Amino acid sequence: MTYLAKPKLHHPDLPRNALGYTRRDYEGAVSTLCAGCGHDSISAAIIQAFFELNIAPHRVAKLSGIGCSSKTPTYFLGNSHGFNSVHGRMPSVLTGAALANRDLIYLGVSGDGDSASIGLGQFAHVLRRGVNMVYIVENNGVYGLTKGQFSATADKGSKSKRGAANDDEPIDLVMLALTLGATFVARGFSGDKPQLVPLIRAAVEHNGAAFIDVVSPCVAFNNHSGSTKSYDYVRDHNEAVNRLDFISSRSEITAAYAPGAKQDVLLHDGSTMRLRKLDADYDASDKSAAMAFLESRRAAGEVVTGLLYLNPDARDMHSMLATTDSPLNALSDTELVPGDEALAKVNASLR
Ligand SMILES: Cc1ncc(C[n+]2csc(CCOP(=O)(O)OP(=O)(O)O)c2C)c(N)n1
Ligand code: SF4
Ligand SMILES: [Mg+2]
Repeated sequence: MTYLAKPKLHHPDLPRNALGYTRRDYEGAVSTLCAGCGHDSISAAIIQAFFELNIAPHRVAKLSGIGCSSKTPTYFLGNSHGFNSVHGRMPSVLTGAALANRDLIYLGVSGDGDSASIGLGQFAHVLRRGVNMVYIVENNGVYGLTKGQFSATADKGSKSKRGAANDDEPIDLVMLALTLGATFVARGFSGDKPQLVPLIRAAVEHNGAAFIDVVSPCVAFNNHSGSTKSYDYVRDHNEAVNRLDFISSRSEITAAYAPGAKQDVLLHDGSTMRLRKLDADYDASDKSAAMAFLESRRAAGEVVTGLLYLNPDARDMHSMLATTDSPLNALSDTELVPGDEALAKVNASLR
């Protein structure tokens, strides 16, 4: 069975957000993934983030490719718009949807096979174009759905479940996203919800291309001791450079931190992102320093997590293309077909 309905009944006293919705209103169908799969924890973090952000589910469009990770949009935001595209092609479908209707909030969900292997070209262009979206890769270092082949993020030298060794260099999607011009770049771990939920919330609020690489162990094929994507490895080698608090424009800033330990970033909607710095040397606004830091920690075998880079002045694709403020489906016939005189003007301007 591919679809399991959840019982509609729930406790009348479940907490409600400012819109009057409970967390149940942000859930989807019952998951059919393997018990313990990291992807299910990411779905739970997405549900929590949208509930806390007070976003009505119908304002969200979730898009994905193919893979266990790309199946997950069925398991959250069941009342949102959704499109399960072709393997590695989610970014171009998302770009088209975002161009046609800028009023929706776009959430792209993908896997390491979907984005770093077959879809690498699409991954590159959607980030460099600054499409206003949250792009999450649920990164387990394998093709989980097709039974455990190495993906392009698999560790060099690691062994598959069947014993074959991987001789190829892995792609680090965070380094790539920084090079490609993503203006919000983070790494999380499916086993660390308190870190992941604020990262997702902040990414939704970011005006531009926001990328989150979430290490998400595949318990069926890549959770062994030789994998840097296993639960044990990430728990033992997770170096969080910062922790994020997210303060909406309506809330008072009350949290107190020691001087030098925090960094406030004001967002375009008036809300504030507060970074609690765990590593005093890490500066999330300095891209080249961030890249050098990430490379040195990777060489030491650490998995660096947190908000790794943020450009608070980012521009998104619509502002770069100077598109109309209205979604295309809200334009009238006269606006869409302005007539012969307007056409003559355009033609004259091109002569
Ligand atoms: C064009 C095409 N090629 C190959 C496949 C087979 N296929 C389906 S999912 C997948 C890999 C998925 O890996 P990943 O994106 O890492 O997702 P995971 O299952 O690990 O979450 C492959 C190769 C396909 N569906 N379509
Ligand atoms: S095969 Fe791996 S990625 Fe797929 S559901 Fe099972 S644990 Fe998750
Ligand atoms: Mg995978």
